[in-house]
Amino acid sequence: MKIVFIYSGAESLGIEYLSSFLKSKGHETELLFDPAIFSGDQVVNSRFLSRIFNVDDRIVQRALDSRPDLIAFSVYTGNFRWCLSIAERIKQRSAVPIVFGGVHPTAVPERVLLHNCVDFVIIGEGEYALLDLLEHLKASSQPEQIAKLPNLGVRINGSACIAAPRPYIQDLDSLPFPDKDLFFQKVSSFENNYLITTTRGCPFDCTYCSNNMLHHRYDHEKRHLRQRSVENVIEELFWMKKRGRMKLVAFADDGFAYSEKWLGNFVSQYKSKIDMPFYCSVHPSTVTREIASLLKKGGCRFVTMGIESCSERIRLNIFNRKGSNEKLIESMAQIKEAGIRISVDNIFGAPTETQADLDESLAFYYRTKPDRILTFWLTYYPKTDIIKHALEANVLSQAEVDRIEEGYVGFAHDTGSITGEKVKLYSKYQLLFQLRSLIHTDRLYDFFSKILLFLPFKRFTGKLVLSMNAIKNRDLRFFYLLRYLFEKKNTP
Ligand code: B12
Ligand code: SF4
Repeated sequence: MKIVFIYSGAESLGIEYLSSFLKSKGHETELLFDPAIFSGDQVVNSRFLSRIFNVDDRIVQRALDSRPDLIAFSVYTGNFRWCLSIAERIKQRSAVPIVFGGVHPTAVPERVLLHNCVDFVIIGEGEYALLDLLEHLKASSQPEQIAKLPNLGVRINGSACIAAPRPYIQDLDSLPFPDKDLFFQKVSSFENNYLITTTRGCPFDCTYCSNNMLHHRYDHEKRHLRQRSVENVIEELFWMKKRGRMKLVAFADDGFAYSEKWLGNFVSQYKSKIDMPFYCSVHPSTVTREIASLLKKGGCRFVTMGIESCSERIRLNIFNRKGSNEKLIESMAQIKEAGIRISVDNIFGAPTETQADLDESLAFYYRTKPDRILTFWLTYYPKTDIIKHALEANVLSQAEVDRIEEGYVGFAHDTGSITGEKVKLYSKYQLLFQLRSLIHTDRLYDFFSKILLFLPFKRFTGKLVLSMNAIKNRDLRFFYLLRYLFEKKNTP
């Protein structure tokens, strides 16, 4: 059977894993990819430019020309509307079955199946479920039979029937390596910055994160975190290193260094067989002096750390993010002492957040001086617990929650949950946080912050400082995609 995946904006490890798994079972796969660099979640969001560089017509045409047996979309909440629009256009011209999988259908499968262009949804881990679906399509099974397959959802007489997910895949080493060429053939420079995961799942349960939704969905599971063996990870990297284009390894795990024992073993093999700079995410509460020095020894250039808010009231009570401010300071100091750069994430717009909370964060960053502060507007993802907080605090209405589930996420200020005045306030803090990560000398920072706050157009100046930070940190993803967009022969 032939399956065509459709995706946009970034490399997807999920699709790469599904593709290699299906290929190992004798199926054929193809990818249609929209770089989407001027829309959605990229650095430059411009309706005008995204209309000019729109490749939707080509995606629809190529999907039809490929004559697949199944078309598969990997769907997160922010691309749901785009996936629907492409799927609808394909359905108008062909009866080819369409399946939606990924984090959004996992959260709200019934709602996704309200759209007639979607024939099937798959919730949770997709490898075995997608294989089952293909085999049943090959055998022309009835929807009633398909409805019984674990993880699968289908419409029967107009109603959605969703089966519970099968247990998690425990032995991650049993999976074939991700089908990297699927994306590298499109955007060859993705290979320079090699995306890899060593785990699946996260042991924490922050209220704004899709892992929180997954934990509800997989409530029968005792252990969400699973880890590949060091040997298996090294084998994948070694195979890639031999191809000669890999320059940097990007560990995309929710948290990379949970265990000192695993990391110690990993670092000694990594140093001797791979020896490439890498970056990863760490949870502040898992950092120890030993972990920090092992990371450095292995070649870690920088770590990303979710701080999200330096107000403990917000972080612990609203975000359910573990770790006191004291622990954060200690972990950041340990990482810095080891000689690794730190990029921290900060979320604006938590329900009940006040200016005092923002001032607390500013003071914290003033003191701790992370190398980069990435600021995000809180986005409410379907079926996450933060939505309950927002409903209780009257910052979201049920109608807005319904719109979010339909994929109209935008950023918080687009959903109407943040008023004009608050947007202004957040823009000011965004500017200050960005500036702090650009200028570490206190006196210079004090000087420039006064000037920038005096100038009008804070959102514009904020973007400018943001871009300077991106250049300082050599953020290349945007340029990779830009280059691909102009290689018209490959797009999509
Ligand atoms: C690595 C990562 C990235 C990387 C790579 C992107 C990618 N698509 O893989 C980068 C940094 C580029 C990235 C960017 C973004 N990300 Co991101 N990312 C992740 C992260 C940490 C891991 C994803 C991963 O690789 N997992 C490993 C693979 C194997 O698992 P998987 O992708 O879930 O796929 C499995 C199943 O979901 C399923 N499946 C997936 N697709 C399909 C399709 C079909 C047909 C089927 C049957 C099954 C199926 O089967 C797969 C194999 O078992 C997740 C958090 C998480 N733990 O999931 C967030 C996450 C996916 N990202 C998220 C977001 C919001 C984004 C951005 C929009 C952020 C932004 N504002 O720019 C962009 C979107 C870019 C894009 N176009 O993809 C959110 C999505 C939330 C939501 N409900 O929509 C998540 C869940 C984090 C969160 N906040 O909760 N991200
Ligand atoms: S630690 Fe990170 S990945 Fe894990 S639940 Fe919290 S936000 Fe999500």
